[in-house]
Amino acid sequence: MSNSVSTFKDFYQTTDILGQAQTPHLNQRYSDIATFMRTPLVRDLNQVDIGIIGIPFDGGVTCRSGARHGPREVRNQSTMMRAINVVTGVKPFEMARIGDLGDVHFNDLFNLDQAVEDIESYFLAIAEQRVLPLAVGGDHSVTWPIMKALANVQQEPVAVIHIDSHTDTWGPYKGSKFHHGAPFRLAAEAGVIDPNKTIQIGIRGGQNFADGLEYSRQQGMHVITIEEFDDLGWRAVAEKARAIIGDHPVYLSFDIDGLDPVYAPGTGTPESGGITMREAQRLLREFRGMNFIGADLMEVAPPLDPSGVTALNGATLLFEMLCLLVEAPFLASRRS
Ligand SMILES: [Mn+2]
Repeated sequence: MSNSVSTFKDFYQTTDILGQAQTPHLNQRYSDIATFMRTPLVRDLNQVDIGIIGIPFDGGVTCRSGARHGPREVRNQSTMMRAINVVTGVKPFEMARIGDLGDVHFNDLFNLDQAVEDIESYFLAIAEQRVLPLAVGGDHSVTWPIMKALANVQQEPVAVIHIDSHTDTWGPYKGSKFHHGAPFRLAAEAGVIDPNKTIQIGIRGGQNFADGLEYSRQQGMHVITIEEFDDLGWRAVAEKARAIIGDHPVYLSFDIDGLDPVYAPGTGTPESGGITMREAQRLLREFRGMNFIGADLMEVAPPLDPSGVTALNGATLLFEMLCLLVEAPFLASRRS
């Protein structure tokens, strides 16, 4: 497959009803349909290298719901993103064919087990075509079937960089082991992720803080509490992640509640005293060149976000993650 810049220009360019060529990233950011990052809406996996996918599902929340509305509002705010990362110089839309794949659809919406299966099937189809997924939730329970699908295709447990205020490794809640506080426990139990190559950053909250924390540490996960993050700083924490993971295939999962509620009030389970937006951006940029096989942004809940700042910051983090995916060795290997 060709990766020339002119091919990518053709990919992004559309025509209006008068036949006039339109380049979405050169048009006014408030015009047209709000797809993720103003990318084309694509249904054919053969047409894309990176697919951005919405998962409008919050059936796994233990507290305040609303994350099912996340994908649409992140799409809206993501139209504010530019075609270049002015800090790193990365121009994602000149490096890959990036498309909005729409949303995961559900066959039996109120059946939690079936919803998990629907998400897994969707991401299995994406991973089998070696398309890099960038997912937008939805509550954090959906990360479990995503990781399951990716590890299945990868045929080995994946490494994880997990930024969150909670470990999400808790046991059953109200009789159910499927909830948004458990995706990394389910993944560890199933051998989908490698706990020794998993780092959890920003941890500070939870109804039963010790439960998840103990489980994570018993499994060998590297937990960086917010106090440790504060003491070490973003650069040292990123170095630690690199030392632990190396060039192993790695999945990046960002729960918006890892940010301080000043930056992300619109989320189901906010925890005060968190990561600043600037720390989050600098932390993510330190992961350049790592072997990412996918990433997600979870838990943006627009009904709890009257100013829209959570969705804006979520879209901004999504753009930083997209800039990591376009530089991932996985993408280069896919072309060879
Ligand atoms: Mn979480």
